[in-house]
Amino acid sequence: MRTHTALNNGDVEILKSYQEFASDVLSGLSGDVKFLPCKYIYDERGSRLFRKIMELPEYYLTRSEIEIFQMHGEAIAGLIGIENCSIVELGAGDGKKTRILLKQLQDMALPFHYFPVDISESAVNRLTSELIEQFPALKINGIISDYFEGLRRHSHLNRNRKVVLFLGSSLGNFDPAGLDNFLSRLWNELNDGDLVLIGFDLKKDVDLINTAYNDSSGITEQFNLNILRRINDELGGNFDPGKFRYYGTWDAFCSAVKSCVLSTCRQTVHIEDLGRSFEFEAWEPIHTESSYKFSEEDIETFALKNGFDVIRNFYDKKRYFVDALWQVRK
Ligand code: AVJ
Repeated sequence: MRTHTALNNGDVEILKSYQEFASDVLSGLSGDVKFLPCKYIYDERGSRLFRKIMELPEYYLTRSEIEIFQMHGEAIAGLIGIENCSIVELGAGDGKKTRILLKQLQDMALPFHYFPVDISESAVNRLTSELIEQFPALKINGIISDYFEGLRRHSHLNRNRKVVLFLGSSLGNFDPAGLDNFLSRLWNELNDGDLVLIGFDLKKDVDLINTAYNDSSGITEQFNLNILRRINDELGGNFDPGKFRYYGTWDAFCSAVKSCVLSTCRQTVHIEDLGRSFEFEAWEPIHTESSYKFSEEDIETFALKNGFDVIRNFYDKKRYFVDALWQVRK
């Protein structure tokens, strides 16, 4: 008896229960301090804007991590290339950086299965079909879901050794308590000896950081405002994006860039699907994202207290960024 439908190579699965957009918007706009979870920025338009961010001269993160994979790709592939392993990438996006690793792994001629997980439907579909073209021998199944649903779905699909990729400083969106919580849940989903490769953006000159989140072409502003446009499109909101502006700046006490959209005037916004209106004071913020930056000590502490051994850290030449390879210890 088949317990679930077998997947063919290149099939993409959609796990829709992650969709709690309406209730998250309602609770986020109802409190004293308004906030919207950053994962909702990434619809089709938001994903496109993020791809533009990765090309910005000011946004050093992507280039630093690409340099790491170009310099250390062979060494990384040598450590993560376990025969028949499942490589699960959480928040795969357009796979810009992963392609370099996949190429290295394919050159080693070890069989493995790649599962890119992302909440952006268009990103997963695009990545899956592009990779099948680029690597005809690759075993790949995309999963449209949030991080944990994707990981859990994957554990049900097979019990192979796992390598979890978490690139591009996506984990920087968690505050320290959230990161501990995330890592301990991750540890629970994995088996002894499984590997995780995590990209962390390191603390550096605050001017460089501020510039990366305040690009001269205003793409980062559009990226943050996209969450209001998405509420208009999907929930019948009447936000006027012209009456909001982006503000993102380094908070030295938290070690994070705190991003928000500010209401530039006193206004009321109605959201049809919620059957509610929301009042905004002039210059009231809606928190949209935090991008934490880490010291090497912070990173090691996160690993050890959540049950991971540090295998090796890989840096770019300027030491702006690190990809940390950890192993689950049970
Ligand atoms: C995708 C979460 C790593 O925080 O640097 C880029 C998103 N926000 N510019 C980051 C982002 C503004 C990015 N992450």
